[in-house]
Amino acid sequence: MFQRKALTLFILLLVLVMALPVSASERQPQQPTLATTTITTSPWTAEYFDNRDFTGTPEYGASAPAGFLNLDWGANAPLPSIPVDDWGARFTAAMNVQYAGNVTFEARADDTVTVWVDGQVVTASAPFFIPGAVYRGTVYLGVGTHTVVVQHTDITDKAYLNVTWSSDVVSGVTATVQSTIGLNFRDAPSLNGNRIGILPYGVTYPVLGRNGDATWAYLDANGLRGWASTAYLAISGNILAVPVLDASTGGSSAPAPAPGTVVTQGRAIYNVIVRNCPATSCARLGLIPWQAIVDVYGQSTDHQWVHVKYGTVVGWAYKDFVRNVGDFNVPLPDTLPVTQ
Ligand SMILES: [Ca+2]
Ligand SMILES: [Ca+2]
Repeated sequence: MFQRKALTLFILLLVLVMALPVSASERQPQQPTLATTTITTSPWTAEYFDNRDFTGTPEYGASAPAGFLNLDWGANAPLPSIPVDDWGARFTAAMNVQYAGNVTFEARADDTVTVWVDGQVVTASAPFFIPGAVYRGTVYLGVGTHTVVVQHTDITDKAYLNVTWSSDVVSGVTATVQSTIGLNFRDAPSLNGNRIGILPYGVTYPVLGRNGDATWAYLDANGLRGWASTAYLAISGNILAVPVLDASTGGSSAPAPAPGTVVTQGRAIYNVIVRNCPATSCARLGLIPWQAIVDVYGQSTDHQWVHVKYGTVVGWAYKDFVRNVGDFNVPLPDTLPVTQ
């Protein structure tokens, strides 16, 4: 009797457990939502001219909606006061760029079109209609507001205008420098890459690409493009979603940040592992032999790790294992600068 009751209870429990929804941790991870629109515009101001030289006082027409320009007048005049042929139109908008990058404009028109950004011609059509022609031009746009002007003319017959753009920064993935002493910015995703600059602490840059195992990120630093180690970057968004621009893999040998100032020296009291960040989970870069002397740059925020250089290796060693050079009973001072 007791056994039957126990069996019934067990089956009941089993059914209950099976009916429970799958917990969040067991579900497939959801793909992060990526920002694909990094450029927005104001509505377009429309000015129409009764000539193709853009002379005289323009007639203001209804503004065109924000975003891509897509207008088709057929064989009609754009306004009652403008002739059906031999007229010009000028459209002006403020373009807001969220992430700096190369922006490629594409223009199609019957009959002609010219696109300016901040007063510079980006692309211009032939001075007459070529069916199917697409005119492209690329301009580097920094973060902020830019002025876009599009001039269009109709010589005869039908008229249309289409202007679109795309940025090579579309993923919305960004990287913020975590190394307080700056981060080496290189021309290749490797320690062997030439250093082209040092990225300052706390600054956020768009990620345009990555290497094979995402140990290096290709960044745009206000127009200068290069590679930085992701070991010292806080990534916002899914870095695996950005294009692989270099198939190499960094493996565990992530580089150290640019060395700062040597503030003191220390002596290893054991054979001490050097890691690429201040935690036991971080990749091993090398080993300081027992009694070897190292240069010290600073310590981790929790004061548990010391930022050292031994030979050519720069990384993090457990602080209690690196002591005063002259007296191994004396720990390194608690007042070392915090370098990560
Ligand atoms: Ca016409
Ligand atoms: Ca035409």
